Amino acid sequence: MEKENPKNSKKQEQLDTHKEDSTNKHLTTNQGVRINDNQHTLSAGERGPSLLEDFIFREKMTHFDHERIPERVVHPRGSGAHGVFEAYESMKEFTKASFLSEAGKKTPVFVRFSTVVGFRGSTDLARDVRGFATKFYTDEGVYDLVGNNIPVFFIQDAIKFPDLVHSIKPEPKHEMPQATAAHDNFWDFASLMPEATHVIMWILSGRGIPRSYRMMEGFGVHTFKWINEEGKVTFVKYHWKPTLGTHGVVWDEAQKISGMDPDFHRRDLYEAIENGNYPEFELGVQIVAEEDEHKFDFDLLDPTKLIPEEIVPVKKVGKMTLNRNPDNFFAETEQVAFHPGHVVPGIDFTNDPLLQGRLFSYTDTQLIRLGGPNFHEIPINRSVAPVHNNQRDGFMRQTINKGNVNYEPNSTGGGCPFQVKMKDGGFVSHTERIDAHKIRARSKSFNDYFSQATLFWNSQTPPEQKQITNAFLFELGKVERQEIQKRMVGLLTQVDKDLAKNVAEGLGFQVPDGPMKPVQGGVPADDDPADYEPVNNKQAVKEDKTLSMDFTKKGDITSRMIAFLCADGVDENSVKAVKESLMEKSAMVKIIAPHGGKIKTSGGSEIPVDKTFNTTGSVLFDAVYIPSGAGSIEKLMESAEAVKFLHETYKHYKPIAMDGDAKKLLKATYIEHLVESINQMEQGVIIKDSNSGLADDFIKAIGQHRFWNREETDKIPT
Ligand code: HDD
Repeated sequence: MEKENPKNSKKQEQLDTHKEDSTNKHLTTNQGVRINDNQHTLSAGERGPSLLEDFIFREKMTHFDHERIPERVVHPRGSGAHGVFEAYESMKEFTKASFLSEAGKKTPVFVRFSTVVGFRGSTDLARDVRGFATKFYTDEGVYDLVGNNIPVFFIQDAIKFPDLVHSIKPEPKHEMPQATAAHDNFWDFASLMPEATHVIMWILSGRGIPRSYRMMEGFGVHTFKWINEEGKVTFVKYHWKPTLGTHGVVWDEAQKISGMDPDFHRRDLYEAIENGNYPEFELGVQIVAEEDEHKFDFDLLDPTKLIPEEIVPVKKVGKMTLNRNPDNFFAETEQVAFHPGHVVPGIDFTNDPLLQGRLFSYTDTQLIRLGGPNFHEIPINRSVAPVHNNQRDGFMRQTINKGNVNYEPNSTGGGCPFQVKMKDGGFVSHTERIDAHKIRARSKSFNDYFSQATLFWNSQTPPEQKQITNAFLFELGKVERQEIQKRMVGLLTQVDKDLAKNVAEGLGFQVPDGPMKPVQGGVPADDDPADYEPVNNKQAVKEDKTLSMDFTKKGDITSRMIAFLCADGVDENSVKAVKESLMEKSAMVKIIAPHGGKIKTSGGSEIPVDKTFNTTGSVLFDAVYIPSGAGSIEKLMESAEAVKFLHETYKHYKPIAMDGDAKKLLKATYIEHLVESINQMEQGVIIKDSNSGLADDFIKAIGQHRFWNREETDKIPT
């Protein structure tokens, strides 16, 4: 893989000027005064009271007392990375945006991935939408693409956003539960807002519990406008496609990862970048000519709808490589301020009522979160394009504006800074003609709440459908009021009858006839609820394979984590041969053993142990390998932890490989009878000698990610 030099960008130079390096430096106060005692407060005698005049103590304590800033009201938990975006070809035909103007053009970026609901210290593996926000430091100013890993949203109008977020956050009475939608308030809201049904299907699929930030798609969600030099408008929907494919974990795994390593995604991103396995995402767009705006079965302005790739394919326009971790989490990842309204010439907004509301909310939230109007001056937020205007003052102003002129027009400042002449570029809004009444209403073209939820359901493989059904049983099972469960299942009858029936049965009641009229959710009091009756089956496309994660790119095992279960007496060659083959394909191997330090091989050599059964578990790995060695296998057979490791790996559909006699270990498990009769390659359990092609088969199996066709996984205790 050709590696981008992470240091090589204008943004990097700009950030470097703000960096502090304490190596070989004295400790000082913030005023630069050297400190020679950082251990004792100034006091009246050794046993006496502290003195107020101790400015060193006061300064240190005051700064500490003010260290925290308000966490984001949504998306508080996140992880960031620097990188570069490179355009594949000129998109000038559609947009004058300079970062897309020529093949090979590079633009520095900063990305922040996040969960939405959990607080800043919550677990990464919560079932949730993931934020995928990208800041492009273009030569024409900052462009923020503030998207999610799910292409549709919960609500159609931004005025419902505070209600949505209140309902999904912990309940106000006791601030429980944390980082989950599985409680009465959210499902009460969702069951009254039929427009949320589509996004719920996505969240309850594997998309809601990604394997890694590096292995999820990103979407701009709204339809945006691109505008070319001639002023011609084209509609676009943005997609980020990870080159490692889109992968999820299963719910049992997610819950265990949350206990074992709540930083799982953060660690995965950080370590991958440190190890040189730079995450890559291709930027794609679905392009719709302006004149085709109304040719779809849904409204392009409706953020609860996607354009099926079956109708409009995704055109790849560039690639983003994340190649550098932030130096300081707070300064960069916490203080980065995104805003869908940060656009550059060539990009414009549509009238999507959700997007329009977002254009207000983001600056407003930064004012409270970052403490004033100068957050654009924080190094991570600074544009690399020069900034000149007459905005002045405010909390924490950094820029020292010279001269006596802070207004325009002026004569004493030579008219500077002056407006850009049309011929010289600058941002020009699309001159869309609007001829309308001022009203509070939603277009009827937004009323089809269910057919894309059905499209999503129909596009899933049977194991994916089973996961969604189980997720409903978990989420709604946590709901205490049966009327809410029933109302929600009523909505599911509009998506798929079997889904509704299975969920109702699992919850212990009869499936309702159909949805209850949404007499409250989204219906203005003086409006006719009949207008809001859901219209089903309008969507012409009934199935789209790209909506299933099973359709994703497979075969690349770069950075996959492989556990080698070993104990004293392991066969050194059996470890070495497979380890080398895996590492050649850039997978990561960890030796897991019953004790720390080193294990002795049957040949008398020693192998360092990476983790013990006390400090890790199967859920933190993508696959497991059991090397041969009679002594090692005997010890593993006596270890309940080793047996559990194998059970879980099987239950979570992950590849297992065993070298020759290592298969004796199966005798201590519940899976022996299952494994005996299967087709090894088809079900991802490879039992062969390491010198007869085991590694090749294992690599192929890891590249498949999961083996959903395994039987009796429900019966395996873990
Ligand atoms: Fe939002 C943060 C994505 C609708 C109001 N949003 C935020 C972040 C992401 C999104 C990724 C975190 C950015 C970061 O990492 O700092 N939001 C979305 C998407 C939406 C969406 C894809 C629908 C298509 N958001 C949305 C609406 C509103 C907001 C309708 C309000 C009208 N969002 C916010 C916010 C946040 C935010 C309150 C919290 C912190 C921040 O902005 O900087 O303003």
